[in-house]
Amino acid sequence: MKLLASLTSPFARKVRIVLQEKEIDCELVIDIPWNAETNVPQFNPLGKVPVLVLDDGQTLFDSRVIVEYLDTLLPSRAFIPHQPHALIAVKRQEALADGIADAAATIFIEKRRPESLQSQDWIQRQQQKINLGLEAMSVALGDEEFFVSERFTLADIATVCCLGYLDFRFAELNWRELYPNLARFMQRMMVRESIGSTIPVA
Ligand SMILES: N[C@@H](CCC(=O)N[C@@H](CS)C(=O)NCC(=O)O)C(=O)O
Repeated sequence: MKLLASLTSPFARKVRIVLQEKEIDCELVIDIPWNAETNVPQFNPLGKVPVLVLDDGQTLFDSRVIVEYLDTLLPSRAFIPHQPHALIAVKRQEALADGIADAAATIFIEKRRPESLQSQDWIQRQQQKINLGLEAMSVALGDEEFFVSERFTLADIATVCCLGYLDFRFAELNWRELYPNLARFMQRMMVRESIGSTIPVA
């Protein structure tokens, strides 16, 4: 099995954390989809990472499909609950975290265009998703240790990847001051080897 990923992608990080947590052997192939020499479109017609290439050559994308597949491999250490209410709560939190990360990545890409081509309306629209999304995230966590079912799940993994991406690309956002409960959550999560070892790097 091999994983095509960039070390900055919050979506690929979700997969890398699940692989480590489950101790699944998988070759990591660094491929930046924005580079001219990328091979990603050969494996994913959408040209995005992460992509998981199975031993029989089958390819899986996107990150939500990949983590769902990986979770079936070692059911004794599952990060997606089976109980329907908890399952949907985890998926909802993952969608929120991924959505914020997606809006942040969209702003980052827009700001790389020549200034005269950048749309401030578009940037503001994405910024609002981040602002409202973080607020919703903070409310969802409240004073709990974990997002769902009082245990470490994919909801926590996705949230870490989202907040870690904001730290990486938008350090000026200062979400920790606005949402101290999310700051405490992140601090608790950082002690996990799978999380500490996958912090985005340029
Ligand atoms: N929904 C997808 C999003 C993946 C995604 O947007 N990946 C970015 C890297 S962070 C990418 O490969 N972008 C290249 C492109 O959009 O062409 C997932 O969860 O895997």
